[in-house]
Amino acid sequence: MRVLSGIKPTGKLTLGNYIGALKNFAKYQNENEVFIFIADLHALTLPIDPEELRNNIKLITAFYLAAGLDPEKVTIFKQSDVSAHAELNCILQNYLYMGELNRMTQFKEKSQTMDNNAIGLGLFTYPVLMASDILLYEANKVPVGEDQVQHVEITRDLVNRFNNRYGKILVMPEPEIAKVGKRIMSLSEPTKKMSKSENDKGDIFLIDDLSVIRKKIMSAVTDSGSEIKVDIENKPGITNLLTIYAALKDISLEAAELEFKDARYGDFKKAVAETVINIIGPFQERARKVIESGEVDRVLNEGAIKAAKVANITLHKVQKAVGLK
Ligand code: ATP
Ligand code: LTN
Repeated sequence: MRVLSGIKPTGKLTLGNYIGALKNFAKYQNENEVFIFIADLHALTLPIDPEELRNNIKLITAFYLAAGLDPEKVTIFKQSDVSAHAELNCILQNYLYMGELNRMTQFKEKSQTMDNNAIGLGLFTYPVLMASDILLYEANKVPVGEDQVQHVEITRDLVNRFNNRYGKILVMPEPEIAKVGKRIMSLSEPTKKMSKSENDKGDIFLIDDLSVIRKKIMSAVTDSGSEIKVDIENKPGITNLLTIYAALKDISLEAAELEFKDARYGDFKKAVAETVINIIGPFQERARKVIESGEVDRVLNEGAIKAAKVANITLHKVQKAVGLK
């Protein structure tokens, strides 16, 4: 099986990114052919400072390695280093339509507060580039958080449309969503997704000091009542903390619920905070070491060469199918 995923280097990565995406990547690496990349071209779809972008790219690469990805087994690369992404994007943009792109939740959410004259085309055509990312590597599985599933679904529509017209050229991908933690919520507003570009006090950033992480969890919004149970409607805060705990311990939500059946909110929060800190602390330490070692550039350079070999084969197939070659 081929597995592919990526993260956009915008803003500071959150615990949501860790649980919904990062933490799941390494488990594929022993039995599959895995491609994990940094979606730097996608980062340009909203205004970003160049120096910040450069730093984010480095940091995410370090996070990939700190999360256990082994560059001997996994191809780790930067999207813009492999020009086939832009080339395939240019072809595939003709097979997705304005109406369907207009219905994408991410586009609606990101553009709704923007002035119409300031919405870049790239934000609108984001799913075309994402489809190109996935299809170039003939990925069968695409592990993502819940918010990205719609983009994988539109990629599937594109595959059907393209293959109906040209024959069996593109490989059908499938989204893979974490059983627990596909959508981690803000600690201060548990009905909102924890998101790296929103920056509020309810987001736990992977580079936060451990003392800050503890403070954020201890002051997480809960609800009146004293029961610790899963109830998204009436107890979104408690449900979110249970989800974080279960995801990090790799247990089911039911098992987490059972563990805290008779606990008080304060003790429960303390246990969640310790769990997060015991995982994120060593993770930060490993990332720091990677950055100091200068390994990042080497990994990305070697990754780009390996990725380009695979990507160019698919690009060539598509060029031939449509009549460019
Ligand atoms: P932005 O706020 O810049 O849109 P984001 O925090 O949503 O960023 P992405 O770069 O869009 O992050 O996502 C990277 C990966 O992390 C994707 O697979 C996404 O589904 C996953 N992810 C992001 N936020 C969460 C969350 N709160 N819970 C679970 N998974 C998440
Ligand atoms: N849109 C994703 C990043 C991304 C991606 C991909 C994920 C770009 N291309 C291909 C999986 C497969 C995000 O992190 N928001």
